[in-house]
Amino acid sequence: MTTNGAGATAFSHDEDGKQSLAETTPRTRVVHTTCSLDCPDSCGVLATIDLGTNRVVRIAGDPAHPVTRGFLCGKVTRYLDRVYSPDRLLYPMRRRAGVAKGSLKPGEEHLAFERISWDEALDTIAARLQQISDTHGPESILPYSYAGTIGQLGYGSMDRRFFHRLGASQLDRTICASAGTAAFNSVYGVRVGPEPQSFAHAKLILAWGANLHGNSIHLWPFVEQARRNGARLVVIDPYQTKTARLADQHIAIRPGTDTALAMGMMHVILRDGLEDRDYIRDCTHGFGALRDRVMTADYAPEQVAITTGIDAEVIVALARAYATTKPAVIRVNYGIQRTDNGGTAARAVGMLPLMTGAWKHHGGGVMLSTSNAFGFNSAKLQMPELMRASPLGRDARTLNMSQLGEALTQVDDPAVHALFVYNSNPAAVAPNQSAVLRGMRRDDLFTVVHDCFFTDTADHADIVLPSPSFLEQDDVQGAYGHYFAQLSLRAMEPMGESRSNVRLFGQLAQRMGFPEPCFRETEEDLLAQALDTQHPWHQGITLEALKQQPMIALTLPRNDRGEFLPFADATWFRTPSGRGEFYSASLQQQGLDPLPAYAPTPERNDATQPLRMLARKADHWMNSTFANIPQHRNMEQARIGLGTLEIHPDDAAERNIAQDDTVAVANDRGSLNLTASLTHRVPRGTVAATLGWNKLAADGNGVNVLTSERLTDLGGGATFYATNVEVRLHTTATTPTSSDPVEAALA
Ligand SMILES: Nc1nc2c(c(=O)[nH]1)N[C@H]1C(S)=C(S)[C@@H](COP(=O)(O)OP(=O)(O)OC[C@H]3O[C@@H](n4cnc5c(=O)[nH]c(N)nc54)[C@H](O)[C@@H]3O)O[C@H]1N2
Ligand SMILES: Nc1nc2c(c(=O)[nH]1)N[C@H]1C(S)=C(S)[C@@H](COP(=O)(O)OP(=O)(O)OC[C@H]3O[C@@H](n4cnc5c(=O)[nH]c(N)nc54)[C@H](O)[C@@H]3O)O[C@H]1N2
Ligand code: SF4
Ligand SMILES: [Mo]
Repeated sequence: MTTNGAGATAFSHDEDGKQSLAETTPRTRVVHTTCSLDCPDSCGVLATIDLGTNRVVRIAGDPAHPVTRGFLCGKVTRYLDRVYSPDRLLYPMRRRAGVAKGSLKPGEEHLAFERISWDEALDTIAARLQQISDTHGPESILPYSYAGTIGQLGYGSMDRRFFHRLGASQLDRTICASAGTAAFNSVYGVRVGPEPQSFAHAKLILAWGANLHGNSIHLWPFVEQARRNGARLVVIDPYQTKTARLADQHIAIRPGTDTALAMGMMHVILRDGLEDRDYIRDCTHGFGALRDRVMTADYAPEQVAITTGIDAEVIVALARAYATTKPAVIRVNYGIQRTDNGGTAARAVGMLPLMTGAWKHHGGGVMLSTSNAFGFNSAKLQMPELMRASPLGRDARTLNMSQLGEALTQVDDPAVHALFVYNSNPAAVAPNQSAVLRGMRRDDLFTVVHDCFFTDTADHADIVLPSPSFLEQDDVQGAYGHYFAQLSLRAMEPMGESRSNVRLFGQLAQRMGFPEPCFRETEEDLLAQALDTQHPWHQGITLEALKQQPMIALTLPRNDRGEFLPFADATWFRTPSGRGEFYSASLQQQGLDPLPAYAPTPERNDATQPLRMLARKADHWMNSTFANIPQHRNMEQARIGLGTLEIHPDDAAERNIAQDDTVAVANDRGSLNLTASLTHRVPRGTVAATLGWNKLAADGNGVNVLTSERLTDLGGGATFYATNVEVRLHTTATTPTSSDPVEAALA
C-alpha cells in the first residue's frame, strides 16, 4: 500500500491541475472535496475557484457521487457565507489582562481579547501546559474535541499523538453515538447495515427516531424511489418533522419508550407466529430467553399502548406489517438513544430484523451507522503507544465528555487545570450547561480554544486560535451513511492565519520539545498512513487511486446478483456466540441485564416539571455550527422561529400561554426564556426547543441549561432528550419565594 505516494506536488495546487483538478473554463478550476460536517451523508463536493481572484466562487454537489448524487443540503449550499463570513477568527488572540472569564455579547469579543502572533501563542501554550503538567501531573490536562470535522486527519491524528505523548487525560467521546454503538456491538458484534441505495428496493421503511429530511437528506431520494414502487414510509418520532409530515404514517411515540414499542412488536410477531424460525435457528442466540421476556404482560399491546401513548391497534398493525412485508428496512438513528434507557432501545430495535429474517432480502435490514465498515489506519494516525513515553509512562485516565461539568467542577486527583478545546463547542453543546460554564469560568483553569469563530466556548478561553474550514484543508474521509471513501482536496489557502489541527498540534509538540519524528510529519504523510491498511474492504483505496477518482466504494462482499446482504447468514456475526444475540452473556458479565427491558427515565417527573422537553437540533444548522450565520438563522426563523418553545395548544391553554408569549422554561438544573409557539408538531405533554449559540439567545442561555449529565444505560452516552421541565408565562424578575429550585426559577 501507499506509504510515500503523497508527493508534495499533488497537494500543492500547482497549475498543471493534477488528476482530480478538472479544468472547466480557463479562468476557473474545480476541485473535488468532501463535506466534513458531522452528517451521515459525507457529500462529494465540487468547489469552483476563480483563478483571477483565487476565491472559491461556487460549491455544488458532485454529480458523480452514487449516493449524494449532485446536490447539497440547504446548510452547505450556503457554506461560502460561513467560509467568507466577516466574523471568521483570523489570527491568534489572548485574553486581555484583568478581563474575567464569562460569556460575551456578539461583537464584544475584541474588547476582551487582543491579537498575538502564532509564535507567542504557541510559546505561551507550551509553557503553561508544561508548568501545569509539572505541578499537577499531565492528567490535569483535558483535551476536548468532537466532530467539527469528521475527516480522518482533522478528527483524530496529530492531536491524539500530542495528547498521548503529553500524558493528558483521555476523552471518552460519548456525546453522540456511544449508546447505539454499544447496543449494536452487543447484538451483532460489528456495525454494518444495508447500503443506502438498497432502500430503493424496500417495500416498508421505518424511520425510527430518524429525521431524514432535516439531518440526512441523501437517503430521501432512495425512499421516494421505493415509494413510487409501492413502499410505505412509517415515521416513529414524538415530533412531527417534515419527514413525518411527508410519510404514509406518523407514529408520535411518547419520548423514551421505544424499548417498549420494539418489544411489543416482538410480542405480536411471536403471538401471531410471524417470526422466521429458520433464520432464528441458524443465525441467532438466546431466542428462548427473549421469548419468555417479551411474552409477559408488560409487552402485550394493551400495556405497551399505555407506556408509549400509541393505540394498541396501531402497535399490532405495525408489528404485522413489519413481519409480513418484504423487504422491510429500518433506518434507526440517534433520536432513540438520548435517554437513560437509550442503549437498550437501540438493542431492542436492532433485534427486530433478527426475528423476521429481514436481513435476507435486498432492501431489508436495519441501518444505524456504516462507519464500522471503514478500516482507516487510526492506530498509525493516533499512536496511543506514545502514552508510554509521557511522564506518566502508562495509559492516562479517561474522562467522559458527556460529563464535562462534573470534570471541571468535581473531579480531583488530579483536578482539571487545563482544557484544550478543538472541533467542538462544549459551552453550547454539552449537557448541564450551568456546571460546564461554572467550570469554564474558573480563574485557575487554563483554556485554549481552536475554532473558526468566536463561539460560546471561545468566550471562556485564555488563548484563542483560528482554524480553517473544510475547503481549506486536505483530508480523507469515510462516512456513517454510505460506503464510499473520499479524498478532500484543499480548494483555497487557509483564511487569515488559520492553521489546521494537524499543523497546530505538530508545531505545539515541537515547542514542547517532543523528540519523536512523528510530530514532524505533514498532512501528506498522514494521508498515506490513514490509507495504509490491510482491511479487506479497502482494496484499491490508495492515495494514487483517490487522486484519479476521488470517490471509491469499499470492496464489500456481494452475492452473484451484486447485492450486499450483511447478516443474511451466520457467517457475519462477530459476537461471542457467533450469532445475532437476543441474549448477551457479555452484558451479563458487566452486571447488566442480558435481555432488553423497558425502564422509565429517572428524571424528576412530578407536578413541578411535568412536561417532557426535546432539546432538538436545528434543520438548518449543524449542532451549533451555522447558528451564527445570518443566512442560516433566517432559514430557521422561517421554519419555526428563533428562540422558540414549541408547545401543544392544550398544554399552553392550561398555563394561560398564548402564541408569541415569552415563557420561562425551567427544571431543577436551570431556566431559560423562550417565545411560545403553539403547535401540533409536538404531542400533548411534550415541548421542544432548539440547540444553538447561547450568546445569540435573548437571555444568553442555551437549551442545555436544562439537560442533565446522567448517562445512558450502555456506552456512557448523553441523555439530551430525557429532560423534564415546567413552563410558565414569563414575568419580570421578582424575588424567589420558594426553596424549590424549579418553583424559584419560575416565580
Ligand atoms: N440539519 C442538521 N443535520 C444534522 C445535525 C444537525 O444538528 N442539524 N446533526 C448531525 C448529527 S451530530 C447527528 S448525530 C445526526 C443525528 O440525526 P438523527 O438521528 O436524525 O438525530 P436527532 O435529530 O437527534 O433525532 C432524530 C429524531 O428523533 C426524535 N426523537 C427524540 N426523542 C425520541 C424518542 O424517544 N423516540 C423516538 N422514536 N424518536 C425520538 C427527534 O424528535 C428527532 O426528530 O444528524 C446530523 N445531521
Ligand atoms: N441539547 C442538545 N445538545 C446536543 C445535541 C442535541 O441534539 N441536543 N446533539 C449532540 C450531538 S449528536 C453532537 S454530535 C454534539 C456536537 O457537538 P460538537 O461536535 O461540539 O458540534 P458543533 O456545535 O458543530 O461544534 C463544532 C465546532 O468545531 C469547529 N470546527 C470545524 N472545523 C474545525 C477544524 O477543522 N478544526 C477545529 N479546531 N475546529 C473546527 C466549528 O467551527 C464548531 O464550532 O452536540 C451534542 N449536543
Ligand atoms: S451537511 Fe450532510 S447533507 Fe449537507 S452537504 Fe454536508 S454531508 Fe451533505
Ligand atoms: Mo451527533
